[in-house]
Amino acid sequence: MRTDEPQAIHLKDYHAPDYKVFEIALDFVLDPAATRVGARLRMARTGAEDAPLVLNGEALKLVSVALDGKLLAKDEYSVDAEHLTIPNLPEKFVLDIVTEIAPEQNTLLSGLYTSKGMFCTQCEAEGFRRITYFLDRPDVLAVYTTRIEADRKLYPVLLSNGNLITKGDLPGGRHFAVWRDPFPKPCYLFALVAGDLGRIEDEFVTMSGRKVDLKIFVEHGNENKALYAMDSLKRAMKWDEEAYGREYDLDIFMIVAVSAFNFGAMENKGLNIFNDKVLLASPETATDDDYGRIEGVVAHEYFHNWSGDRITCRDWFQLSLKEGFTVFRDQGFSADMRSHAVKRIEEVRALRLRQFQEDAGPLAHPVQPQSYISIDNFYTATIYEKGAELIGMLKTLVGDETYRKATDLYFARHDGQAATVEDWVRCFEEASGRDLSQFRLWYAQAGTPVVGAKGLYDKSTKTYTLSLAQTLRPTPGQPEKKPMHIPVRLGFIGKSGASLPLTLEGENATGPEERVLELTEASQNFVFVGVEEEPILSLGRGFSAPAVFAVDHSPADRTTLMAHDPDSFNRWEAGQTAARAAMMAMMQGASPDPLYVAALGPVLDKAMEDMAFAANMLSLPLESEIAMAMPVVDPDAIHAARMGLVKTVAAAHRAKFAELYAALGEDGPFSPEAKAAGKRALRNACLRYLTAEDDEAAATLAHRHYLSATNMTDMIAGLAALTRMSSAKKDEAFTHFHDRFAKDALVLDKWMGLQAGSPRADTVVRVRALMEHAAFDIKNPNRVRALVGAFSANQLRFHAADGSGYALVGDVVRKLDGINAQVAARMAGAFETWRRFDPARQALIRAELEKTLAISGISSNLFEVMSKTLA
Ligand code: B3K
Ligand code: ZN
Repeated sequence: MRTDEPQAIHLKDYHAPDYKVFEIALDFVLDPAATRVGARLRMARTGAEDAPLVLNGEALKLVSVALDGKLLAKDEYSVDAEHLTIPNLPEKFVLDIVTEIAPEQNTLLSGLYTSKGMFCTQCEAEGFRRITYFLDRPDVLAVYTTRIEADRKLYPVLLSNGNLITKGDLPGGRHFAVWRDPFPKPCYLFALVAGDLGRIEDEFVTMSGRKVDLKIFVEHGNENKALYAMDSLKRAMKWDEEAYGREYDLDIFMIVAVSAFNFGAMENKGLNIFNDKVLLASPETATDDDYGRIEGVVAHEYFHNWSGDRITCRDWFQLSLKEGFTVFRDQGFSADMRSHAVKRIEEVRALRLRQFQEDAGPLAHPVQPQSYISIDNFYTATIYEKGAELIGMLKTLVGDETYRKATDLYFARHDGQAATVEDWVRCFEEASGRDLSQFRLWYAQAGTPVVGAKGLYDKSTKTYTLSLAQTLRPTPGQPEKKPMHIPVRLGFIGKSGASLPLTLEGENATGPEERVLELTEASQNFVFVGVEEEPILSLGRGFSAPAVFAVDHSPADRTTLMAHDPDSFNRWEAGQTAARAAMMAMMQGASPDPLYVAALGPVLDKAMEDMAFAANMLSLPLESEIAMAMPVVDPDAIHAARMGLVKTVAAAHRAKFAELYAALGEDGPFSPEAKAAGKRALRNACLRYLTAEDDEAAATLAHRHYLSATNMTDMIAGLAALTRMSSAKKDEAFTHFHDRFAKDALVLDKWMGLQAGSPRADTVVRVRALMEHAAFDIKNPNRVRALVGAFSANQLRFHAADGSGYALVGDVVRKLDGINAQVAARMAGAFETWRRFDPARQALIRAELEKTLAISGISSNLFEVMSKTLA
């Protein structure tokens, strides 16, 4: 184990920088093996006179430093592995620093690196220090001018942030370009791209009538696959004007797709860089989920121009300021483009799967963390998705109009600044006149509150007393919690399914059919009057807070809600709760709940009315979702119960599934739009049930579905059904798919992922074999996530009792740490739920964790995840 344990950085230690950078002029002479970077920094001292200038730097070769034009001697500065320190500086000065870097050696994909022969950068959070020495912190904002020089043939396209100032040819087959970004920005938003790229172009006229050139750069041959991203971009630009009054500010907006990228995409000012997985789409290669994700991520990165770039974060503890808000903005956009009901279900599903899991485990942290070892580890579901939920709650509490006032105020007041979460909340307080002190606890306390509800109906007085109580379990470092400010949206349903009015005691008019209660105490009573019959409680409508809403419904109440709740989210929720309860009971030996199975009948009868919603009603909770409800997770029992319920539902409604399946066949040309996608989703949900058995009839249907598919969504649905089967048709289809898409890495990722997700016993062996496949490359994060990430999400096989799954992921994590520590740490997150398993599995996982912590030279990223997981 390493002796020099990485040190944590604490929010309480924040202090403003001692120096300011007004301008930085960068000069890149590109070469994959040795790139020369000149940086001219115009600076001023803002702190104490004797404060030395401490610049960050990592993996840099320092060539020279000059102060106000005069080269510094070796004894006038000091350099260590992470800093360049210069003492005795005047009040204002110009520094010239020359460094050399090796982009082709940069497997961490942070800083300047090469991907398929092109140069690209990733600087958030702390990658700029791998390009040159700098004050690599988000509260240092400067104006950037970037000169790029490179071979003209190999790198005809030279891009950076802002506007193109000049370009030209140079002797020796070289050329150059100079870009200038007039908006002061932190260095994490710096970007550079150089390569031989194809492009598509379009334009957008902003609300004030300015024309903006839009360009998307991709590998030659992929131009058509960028059209959907371009269309999404234009819709996002328009939406941000309408929904938030935000207009784009530069004359040009560019996006570049790259193959090797650590996550989805990056909002560099005027030059977004995208993982090609969330940019490229065609009907033959992308699923409906891919289209939805591309639309959402394009919008997300574009929206960052205001929530992130023009207003950035003071320090990384404020990360959710830009990420939570921007997620909330992209969710609003996608909901408007598609279906609010379905989008909300998808959001909550993802939140529970990832964020609730995080909140319940050893890596739990508040939306505003107090400390970190590696900030890369804090780009989490808590910062992003829970952060977005907090904004949704603020909107619920202050109302739509005041919400817009608050965001207008925030954009006006903090434009050009590096702001804090506190600045944000204050805008809401001022716009609404409300005291949000207690609401701030949502940013400070980790963990998922449980809101318990008990209702007492008094027939004689027609009153209904609702007792709400909140509890929040301790999380690491937070043994005691205070009650939170929780908006609880609710309604009452009568036995016939009709909504009842909610009139609170003391009100003299009949109340509305839905209201939002504010739970602020550990427990509170709300008395409703004039309640004509005992109501069924519909609590937490629209998922009004990132909490567990625990209501003790009878199975009959649940089916009433499934059929009649006017809140579509709670209709879905009632079905999920019923299905989960049914499977839990099956694990105790019960047979499948006939009420639940029967309740799907009306869902099928009405399925054509809203196909995407019906598809969601028909999809059972995932195995890992069921696991969250169990004190000790039993992956085999969960799998068996889920399969059992699928088969029962399939048998009970076979005729209806077959009828719908036949009626929903593809007609007309492909459209990625919500309606067409909903139709495919419903048809594929039917296929899931029609192929419930592992027999030749099911295999034949799945195979036919696959072969007759005219788009990737349907192909994948056919293949997914086959992965569960023993029929020879499975291998036949997988081979066919492989050969058809042998040249398309993104599609082969799907092929790998499906095999890694198979419940069959040989999955672990197959995954090990696939790691040797020519298409697999441990240096490309997409390949690693597609195969190993998908495998660790396969609860049944990752948690195989013999430990073979743990060993596989452990081996990959240890190997990857020396290549790409960020991705290694991310993959290691697979172990975060380990204490919820039985002692034998825990022992096997512990061994993997200890073995990993013992590797020599472990990265601080992996050290942080492993040591916290083990703690
Ligand atoms: N801001 C980037 C994420 C950077 C992750 C750095 N480890 C993408 C986004 O959230 O839009
Ligand atoms: Zn973001």
